[in-house]
Amino acid sequence: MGRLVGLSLLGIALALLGERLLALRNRLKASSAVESVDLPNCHLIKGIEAGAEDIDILPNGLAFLSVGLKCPGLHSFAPDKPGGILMMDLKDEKPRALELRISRGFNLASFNPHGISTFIDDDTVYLFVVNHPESKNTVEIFKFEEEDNFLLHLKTIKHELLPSVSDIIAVGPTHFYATNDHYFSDPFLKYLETYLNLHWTNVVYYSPREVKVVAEGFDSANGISISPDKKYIYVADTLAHEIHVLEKHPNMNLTQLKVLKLDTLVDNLSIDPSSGDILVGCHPNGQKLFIYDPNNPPSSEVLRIQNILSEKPVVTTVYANNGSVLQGSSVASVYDRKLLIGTLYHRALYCEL
Ligand SMILES: *[C@@H]1O[C@H](CO)[C@@H](O)[C@H](O)[C@H]1NC(C)=O
Ligand SMILES: *[C@@H]1O[C@H](CO)[C@@H](O)[C@H](O)[C@H]1NC(C)=O
Ligand SMILES: *[C@H]1O[C@H](CO)[C@@H](O)[C@H](O)[C@H]1NC(C)=O
Repeated sequence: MGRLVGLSLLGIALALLGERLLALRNRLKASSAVESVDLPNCHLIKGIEAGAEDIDILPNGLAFLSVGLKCPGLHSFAPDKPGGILMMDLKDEKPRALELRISRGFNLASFNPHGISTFIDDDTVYLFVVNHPESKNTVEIFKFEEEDNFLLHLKTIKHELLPSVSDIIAVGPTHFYATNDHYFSDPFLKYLETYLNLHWTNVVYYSPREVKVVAEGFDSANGISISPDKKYIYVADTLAHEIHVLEKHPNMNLTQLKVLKLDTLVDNLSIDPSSGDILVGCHPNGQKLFIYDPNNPPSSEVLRIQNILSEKPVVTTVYANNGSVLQGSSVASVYDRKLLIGTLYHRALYCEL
């Protein structure tokens, strides 16, 4: 009898794992192919060969790019090179990427930048960087000194509510929202959690006076951004193929307003400052992203979402490529009818719109 119970429990466990495996294939959209959508005058940016995971552009056309992200289980073309922050001046006819110097005392050897976000206060530009030194999780705040192409390190933030941060959006000189894994920073446990589809990722608000969970229950909350009027926070739930629109309240709490379902793995979000449209770096096939095969590389896709608050938001594909040019697009940002597309571990592409 005991044995029968044991066997049927085993059967149930196996069925559950099988069901989770099938579900994972759907969440990864393992069979999707892409049809090319091209843009005029695209070129790859010199000096970016191992990823430009996140991009943030200032109103004056200076773009920051986080490069060289390394994550357990994720391919890298330069596994031994520390990450860094590059800058491009998109007002230039032919912008070039140059690496920003960082103040002495900051540990550059273990710098592993992930999501970034800028905040302008009077004339001061703050750059927030999610950092994973030796698989740990911190948020670094820098002051950008333009005349010297220099980042002055101001502060390292660690907090028990921020054990595993993916992305941030700055809303003050030391205030931000972050997408975060509620429980685990250990890579194996994170993969297991993802596999079992536990919906344990959340959004945390951080300020020096108050830190709180403001939204939870996401499958894999990743990119985060803010509407131009600062009223709404947008969160990309990558494996759920969803973008959540959350209303921001005066006490910084968030409440869910709507969810837009898409048919691709949505990674990072940026806002077109001229229209308020959301640009999304997407992965049409997540399996190719995680199991890297140079002969069958991950593809790239950039979506534009117009009027997300309306009844029928318009979603268009701005750019798509099967990986022959650009592999694993994670972010796309617009400045003055130009599009800068970053990738998880491949190159970065600059196009006209
Ligand atoms: C909103 O935030 C306050 C603290 O700022 C907290 O006490 C409260 O529980 C939050 N409300 C909701 C609905 O999350
Ligand atoms: C990608 O598309 C190009 C043509 O646009 C084609 O030559 C190439 O074989 C395709 N690669 C894959 C992996 O499908
Ligand atoms: C996504 O992009 C936004 C805006 O460009 C940025 O603030 C954020 O840090 C990025 N996150 C990730 C995970 O790339």
